[in-house]
Amino acid sequence: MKAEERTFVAIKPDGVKRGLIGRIIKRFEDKGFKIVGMKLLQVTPELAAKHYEEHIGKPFYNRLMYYITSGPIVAMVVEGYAAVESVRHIVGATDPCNADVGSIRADYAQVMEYNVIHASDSVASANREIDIYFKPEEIYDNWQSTLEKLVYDEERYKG
Ligand code: 3AN
Repeated sequence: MKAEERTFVAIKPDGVKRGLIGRIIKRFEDKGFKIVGMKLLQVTPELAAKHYEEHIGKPFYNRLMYYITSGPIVAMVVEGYAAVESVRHIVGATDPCNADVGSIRADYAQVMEYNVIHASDSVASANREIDIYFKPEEIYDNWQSTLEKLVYDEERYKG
């Protein structure tokens, strides 16, 4: 059974420079997801290498390093029902040409190397990436969203 999850989302430097921060965050808020961590930061080469360690040695690795360090990103921890899968769906496929109509990448990106946003692809990746970008004390989940009981009532769902 799916459950409440946390996922890591980053608006990449092209998204920040294009002024898409508000429009992207709005999609997650509109869905009823709860943003429990958020900051603007400059990714260092060390941080980038940690995040993208699975891509070391791939032909696009150097371009990926250049891209992700080319300006600040907005890093977020997003919480909600099946958040990993659901956020990936809202974000769209890695290649914007194949991203579902209405997804962020279909709406705002043309090519894989400037695809505006990152979202974790599994619960294990989410935990790993949240740990890379956030200290535990930078995550604030001790508040209740007004939508929480309407979009996802854990007690009722269990019953
Ligand atoms: P996603 O961001 O959809 O999880 P990943 O983790 O496979 O995709 O790739 C991380 C980033 O690396 C992508 N967002 C994209 O910027 C870049 N990338 C991945 N695959 C390619 C590729 N074949 N050619 C160029 N860039 C790529």
